[in-house]
Amino acid sequence: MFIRRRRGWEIPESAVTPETAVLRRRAVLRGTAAGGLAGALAAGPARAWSLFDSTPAAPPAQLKPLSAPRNARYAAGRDLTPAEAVESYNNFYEFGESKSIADAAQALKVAPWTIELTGMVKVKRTIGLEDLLRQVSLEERVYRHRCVEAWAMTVPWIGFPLADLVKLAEPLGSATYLKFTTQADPKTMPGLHQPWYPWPYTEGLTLQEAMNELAFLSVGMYGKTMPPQDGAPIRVTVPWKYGFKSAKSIVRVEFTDQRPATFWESLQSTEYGFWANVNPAVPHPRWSQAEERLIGTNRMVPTQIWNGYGEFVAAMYADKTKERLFA
Ligand SMILES: Nc1nc2c(c(=O)[nH]1)N[C@H]1C(S)=C(S)[C@@H](COP(=O)(O)O)O[C@H]1N2
Ligand SMILES: [Mo]
Repeated sequence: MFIRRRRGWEIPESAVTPETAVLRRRAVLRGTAAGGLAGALAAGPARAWSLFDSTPAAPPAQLKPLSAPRNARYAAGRDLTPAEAVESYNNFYEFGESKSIADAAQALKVAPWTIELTGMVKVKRTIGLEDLLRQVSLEERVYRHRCVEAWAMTVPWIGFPLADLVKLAEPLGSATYLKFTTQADPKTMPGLHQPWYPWPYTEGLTLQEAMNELAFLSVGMYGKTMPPQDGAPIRVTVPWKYGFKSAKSIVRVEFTDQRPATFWESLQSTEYGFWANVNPAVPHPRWSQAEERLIGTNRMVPTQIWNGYGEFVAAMYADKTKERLFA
């Protein structure tokens, strides 16, 4: 995500290291640190690389097979993105600002995992992920995903309707919004040491949006449990909104009657608002949203309003004519 860093949380230019400079510095380190190099090279290039990373790469997470019947109601109308692309091109700022955070994300500790259900609910409680999964039935849904940065993918997610979690949580009649919070572990997430970001990552939906049939919680994809870099063990998936609305690795769901201040909105509300519904006709202040690049093939295709899900979601916004619905 590109942000214009403003006064107040502005950071020195030296702290924003462009990827090329990082790579160059690593190359220099490799050349001079002769001592540890022989052993590192013997262990293979990945090992040598990780020796000089600030986060030591953890061994790759062991994904388990996970299958569920595909729900045919949601045809994506385009080819699936190859799993390799989805698993190697990510946004997960807790692990870094680049798209190449998959190695670092293997350090995410996904078990045991609990989710706090709190705020305006009948009984506040913390539920274990396994306990939660025993109370829902999993299905596969192929959804289009559109990042606000104008890249896109098509993914066979495995999960269950967000509405099922809402029902389990038993919100009070006064609750009108959900606020999601992502895990924030400074020991395994190097991004948390970048203090200009408003950690932890939070996102929000109206209760009505959360109850919409498309709103989904994903626990796997491509027939396996969720890779850490894609938001293991459980992430929000709201396909009609820009990707940043789909918070990864969630540990808390709060029911509230206040519109939650969210991560990207707090950073730059003019560019990343609360609603963030996909619309090709409303450009981002710094780029067009008319088209999207499909990762894996790099083919450009037109972007669709509501990311093509208008038949399911447009009616929710009919009365919200004064809101900035598409940014
Ligand atoms: N916790 C957290 N959730 C997040 C993000 C993030 O940086 N941190 N990035 C968001 C953005 S901008 C996008 S496009 C998607 C990317 O999901 P993917 O890496 O599985 O493609 O995750 C979203 N959820
Ligand atoms: Mo995104």
